[in-house]
Amino acid sequence: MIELDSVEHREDKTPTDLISSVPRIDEPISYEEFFREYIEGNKPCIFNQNFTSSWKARKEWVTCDGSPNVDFLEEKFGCADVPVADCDQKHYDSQQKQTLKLSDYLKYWRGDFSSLPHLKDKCLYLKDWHFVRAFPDYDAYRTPEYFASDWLNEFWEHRKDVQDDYRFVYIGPKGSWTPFHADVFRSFSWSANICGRKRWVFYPPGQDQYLRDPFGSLIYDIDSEELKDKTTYPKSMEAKGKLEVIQEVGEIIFVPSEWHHQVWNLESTISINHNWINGGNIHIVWRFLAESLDQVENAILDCMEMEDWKGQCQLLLKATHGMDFIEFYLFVRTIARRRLQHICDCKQVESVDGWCVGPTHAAYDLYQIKWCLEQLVEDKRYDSISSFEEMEDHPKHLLDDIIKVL
Ligand SMILES: O=C(O)CCC(=O)C(=O)O
Ligand SMILES: [Fe+2]
Repeated sequence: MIELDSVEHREDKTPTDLISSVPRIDEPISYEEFFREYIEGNKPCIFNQNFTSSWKARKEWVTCDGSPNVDFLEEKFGCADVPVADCDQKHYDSQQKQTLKLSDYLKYWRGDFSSLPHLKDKCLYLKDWHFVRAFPDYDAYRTPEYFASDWLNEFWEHRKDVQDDYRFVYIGPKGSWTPFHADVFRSFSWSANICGRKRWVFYPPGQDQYLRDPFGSLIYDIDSEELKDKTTYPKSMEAKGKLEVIQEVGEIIFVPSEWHHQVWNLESTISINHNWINGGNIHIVWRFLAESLDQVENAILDCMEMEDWKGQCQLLLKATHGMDFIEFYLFVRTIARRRLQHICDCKQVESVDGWCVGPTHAAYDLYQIKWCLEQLVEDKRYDSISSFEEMEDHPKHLLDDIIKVL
């Protein structure tokens, strides 16, 4: 059961204070304490290896010398298609990706290039592999309780028309890395090292403005000399609050919303990573979506006279951001309806991985969704999106139902 002791709804959360290091959590703390301190405080932290010691992945995916158990992975999962990034090939603000069979990636890993000569001398990082979706019965791990209020994965588990999720496995050799970024939709992430170690560099929300070039593009590699170039990054010295931490084997790092970060594998590393959204960051996700729509509108302002310009803006928002206003609504509606079922019909509601939502948590979730729906229906773009009014269970209807219950 994931449950909070009291419902406390804060609309205008104060900006994150600067902190000097990433706290380490060595002993179990209460769900309530984690939620208030780190989720609502939006601050990073690291849980020690005890929090993952019972996971099957930590036993079966690693050999006695602590390196990835390539033979096991090959035998069990070798047939899977996996996305693989080339760490030396920049592709826009990310790395060039290709799809390989896991068995071929593991050949590369072993240094067997007989059938794959083009992969020789490359630094290839297997990332964003939807492992749970590919092997739902394997049970490699269970999401820790602290991360169980996960609306994003709950939504995708209950969505029937399209399949997706935000649960990933990463496998990378020493030296593989992920460029500087903030996570999709400005979600939280958590990331657990099954074997190996990672170096993380973080900047708090808002500091990215000093780490962009005159066109607004984010620095790709925070360690590069380019950042010292005053003409391209004139304000880089003004960025404050940089944090650096090494995540050891078995440890889980909590990555807060809107924090930009870069990650390096210091050794051969396997990690499990989820992106997640809940009542603690949904206001950030909404604000980011609304601001992204402002940007899209500004970018195509000169075509404003075209037919259905506002509809085109939503299409572009979905293409660039992964979500439009309708999709955002479908997401929060799924969660809200499930919380209402729990409170009104006493129905047990599972969030993810068998964790159930308690009544106070359900009320808290509804408060946060109520705030978002109010923002949505008051947004100047709301009336132009005809599909809202055509829906049977439209935002104003849902808002009324929530208000009746709270
Ligand atoms: O481990 C990595 O390479 C990247 C992980 C990451 O960016 C995240 O968990 O948010
Ligand atoms: Fe990330």
